[in-house]
Amino acid sequence: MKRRKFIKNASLTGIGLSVSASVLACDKNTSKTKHLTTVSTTPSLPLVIATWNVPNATAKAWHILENGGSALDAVEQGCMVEEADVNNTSVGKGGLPDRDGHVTLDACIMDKHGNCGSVVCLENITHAVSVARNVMEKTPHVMLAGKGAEQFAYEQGFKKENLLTEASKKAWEDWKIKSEYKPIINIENHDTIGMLAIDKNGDISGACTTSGLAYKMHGRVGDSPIIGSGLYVDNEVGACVATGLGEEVVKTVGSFLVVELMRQGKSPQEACEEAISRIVNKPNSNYKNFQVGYIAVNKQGETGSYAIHQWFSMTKYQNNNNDNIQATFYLKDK
Ligand code: SD4
Repeated sequence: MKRRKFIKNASLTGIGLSVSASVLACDKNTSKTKHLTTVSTTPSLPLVIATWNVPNATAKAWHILENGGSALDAVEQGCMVEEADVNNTSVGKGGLPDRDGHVTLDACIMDKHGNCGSVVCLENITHAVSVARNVMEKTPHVMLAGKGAEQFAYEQGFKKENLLTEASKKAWEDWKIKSEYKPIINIENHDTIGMLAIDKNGDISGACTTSGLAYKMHGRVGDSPIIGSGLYVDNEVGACVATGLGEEVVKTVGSFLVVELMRQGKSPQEACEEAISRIVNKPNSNYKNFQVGYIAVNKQGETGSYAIHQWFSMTKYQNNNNDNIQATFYLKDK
């Protein structure tokens, strides 16, 4: 049974506090009995977080983690759930096309060793995140694009599929009547999926997969497959993944920034907030017209999420709870 709750964001939400107050102990030196209060704030592992409300994806990842699987397998297979879901029009099969009617996918993955793989502008293959993993594991490269990525996928045994569903085709045809290109804030409940996991060994991996912005120019690539922008993992520090208007994330190398801020001592929540402030505080930033959201986790398992606008959320599976957590947001804090 899936359990979905709606929780106000707090960076330590879901942490399994093991508190044993007033433990009696005998001090050998003084022979006095002391009351010791031991408070462990170590969050319980494993855990997985993902952008937006994607309980089926986090449940899949959790199942792998709970059975001792790796964070890498968890994030790949978690993302695959959304890629296969034709009702998610921002990811994989059923994704909304570019303005010429092509569904083009961007995805990347990064493991505990800092290895990474990515595909950009990939067509006709549902599981872009798995092709990215193959790029990471089976090629000397980090990124493959377009036809080259597609050819590589077929060589690895991926099958050719038409990703443009009737529903997405109809939406595109309706859009063409006005052909007005304008990214819409929080356009749908599901969106680009970015997923970060820590497995039972305490190792971190992350992945990100998207069909990008609907009705983008043919060939446009966003932040999601760009290591450091859409996703960054440093197994010593933590990880971050982004969603929203990719151009703005790329300009600030957002996910790498969040991880570096955590390295300098910021909590995941503080780091996400700082990365958003870099975007909104640019001279002439028109941030009121676009959304960017970050989620992050540190090595200790603390998590954070923050966005420019309301209604960004994070799904978090930890301690057998699969929760949807509303992110705090910049425009409220103003
Ligand atoms: C992109 N960041 O292609 C992706 C799209 C996205 O919420 O995340 N939408 O720019």
